[in-house]
Amino acid sequence: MTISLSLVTTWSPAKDGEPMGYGLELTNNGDEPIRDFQLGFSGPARIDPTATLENGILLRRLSNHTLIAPPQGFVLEPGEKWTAIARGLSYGLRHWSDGANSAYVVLSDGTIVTLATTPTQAKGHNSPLLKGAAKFPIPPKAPVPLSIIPWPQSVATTGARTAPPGFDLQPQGEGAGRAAAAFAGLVDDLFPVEGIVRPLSEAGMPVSIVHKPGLAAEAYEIGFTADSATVHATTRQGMFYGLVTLGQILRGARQHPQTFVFPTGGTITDAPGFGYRGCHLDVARQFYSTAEVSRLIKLLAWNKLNKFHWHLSEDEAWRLEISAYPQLTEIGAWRGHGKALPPLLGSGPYPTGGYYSKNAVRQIVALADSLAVSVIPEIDIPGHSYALLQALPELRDPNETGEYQSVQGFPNNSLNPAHEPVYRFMETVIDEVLELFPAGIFHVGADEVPLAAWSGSPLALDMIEKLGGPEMRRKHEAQFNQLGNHHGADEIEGSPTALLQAHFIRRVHDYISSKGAITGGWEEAAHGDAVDKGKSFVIGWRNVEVNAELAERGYNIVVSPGQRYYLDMANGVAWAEPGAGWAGWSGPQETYEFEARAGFSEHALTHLLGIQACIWSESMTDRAIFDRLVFPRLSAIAESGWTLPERKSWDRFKALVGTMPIMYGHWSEH
Ligand code: TNX
Repeated sequence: MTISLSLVTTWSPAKDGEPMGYGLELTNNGDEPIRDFQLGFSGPARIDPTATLENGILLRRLSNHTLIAPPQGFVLEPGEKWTAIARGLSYGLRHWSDGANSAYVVLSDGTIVTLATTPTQAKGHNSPLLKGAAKFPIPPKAPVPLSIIPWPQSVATTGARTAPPGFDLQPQGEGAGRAAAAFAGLVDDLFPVEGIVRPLSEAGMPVSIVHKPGLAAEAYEIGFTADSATVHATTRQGMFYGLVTLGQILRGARQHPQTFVFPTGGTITDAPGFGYRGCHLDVARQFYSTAEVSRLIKLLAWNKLNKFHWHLSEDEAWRLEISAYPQLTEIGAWRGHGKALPPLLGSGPYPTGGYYSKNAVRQIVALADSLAVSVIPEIDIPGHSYALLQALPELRDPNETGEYQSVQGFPNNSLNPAHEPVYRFMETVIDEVLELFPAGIFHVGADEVPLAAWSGSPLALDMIEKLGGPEMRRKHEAQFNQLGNHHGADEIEGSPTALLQAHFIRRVHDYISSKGAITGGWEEAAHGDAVDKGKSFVIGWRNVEVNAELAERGYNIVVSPGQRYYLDMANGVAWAEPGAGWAGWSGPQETYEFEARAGFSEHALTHLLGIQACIWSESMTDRAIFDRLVFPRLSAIAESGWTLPERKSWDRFKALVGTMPIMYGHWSEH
């Protein structure tokens, strides 16, 4: 008997009186009938509580993992097809990467058969699906003769020569030595065959690296002569950035000699517009190996980004080794059929996942430090904690009943602020995390706590009454079992949930402060003024306006609006573009032209720390999607973080950005 099954998924939006439909078509290509089977699938889109299923039975659903069965007694004969259709999804599919991208059948004897899945077909759509980074060919003539991204503060170079084949680095002093070694390692990794650092005997052009007091942190100057260059800076970071600029000029002139030149005289003086130039990576929805994280950090350094915000925990997984709680990674780092965490976001029936050992973290932090990148760990609490609570169920209120759901469809996913053991757990985690990450910042998340969170917890209800009185308690009791009413984020402000959340964040924040560290959070950390503004910063993400509003209120702010800086959002509105759509879409030009400072008063500007790209991973189910979504928008954000608004130019950027390296090397064919 050969079992051979295949799944095709389809999407038809509501149109002309026809309801929306998400179709699942299972074909039996084998030679035996199959009966009493189940079909499991996952991908970014989910069949949520408002949905109904035609011609099928819904067996289980957890976020975007769904297990269904055909109607009772149904037999799938060889050559035949079973079609079930889900309707009434509260959030429809928008892009080809939204649908199921892993699926399997559980046969009546428990055997699991993995199915080949193809991208979801949208009704009426037949243009090629896009993957891989969009190409930005180098034009024969560029608006500027030097290839540098982000563009420096002042470029006053003269002359043009054939690019030297490489540099012979001549550092003076310890800081210069470290900057030179970091640069040599970086170019060796990013551009292994180019020999950018090479000795005089191989025609390396001498480059002196010299300490000069009095320049700003991260600032540098480069002086050119006909056959040498000198980098001056006060800090090791500044020296390193000077070398990166030189490396970029050399690469442009060497790889594209018809367009770019290498100078023979004059100077470049440079310093960043913002001190915080970040990139975030969600390693929970999809796991990225140490090698991948390391490469991303190298790309950040090449873009002069200086903060790596590492999103280490989520509903879908916990990714950091914590010595006191091995269950976190034993249970929380792996998803699979029948496990504490089901297959999600395309992770398939067999266990997949991973976590970072403490050794791996130390290695990554050291690499980042050498490249002038500091690493900010995030443990996302009190919401987004489903994986952690699956690993440590004793952290739940033992008398909690009922169910609430997060916006991503996770049941009862939030650490309970009224349950004392939760604080002991958090203190242990904070201790271990701060020991690993020398930047002295602990990001607590604080985003998207569901409105109905803890409404079935007697401990939580008592605490609400204590903090807000009996009316608040009644209000929260009314949320009991409100599955559809999951709104979190800013929409919970003023609610009993926000009261508890603020209490929790305040206690955790006080502990972090007592260790001398700064607390980071998403914008919701500001609910109820839970954090001391002098010892924290928040990241505005839900819209553009919130950033200036929070800064006006005195919060230190990092700007990362979903609408422009979330790199999981699609590059365009078309079905053919992969990515998410809750915040719309943003092409490279829209992302480039966004200005973080717009709408800030003089006072608010004093609280604007900088900007951040966020790589959320729900839709990064394939590395070619990653490349399409992240590049070149990462460089667009990097330039906006460094280059002052009046010196930004999309025409220049688009002519130069084709010289920048990408993560995996997938380029779009269309
Ligand atoms: C909202 S941004 C979230 C994340 C999702 C992201 C997808 C934030 C603080 N919460 O959990 O991954 O949207 O774009």
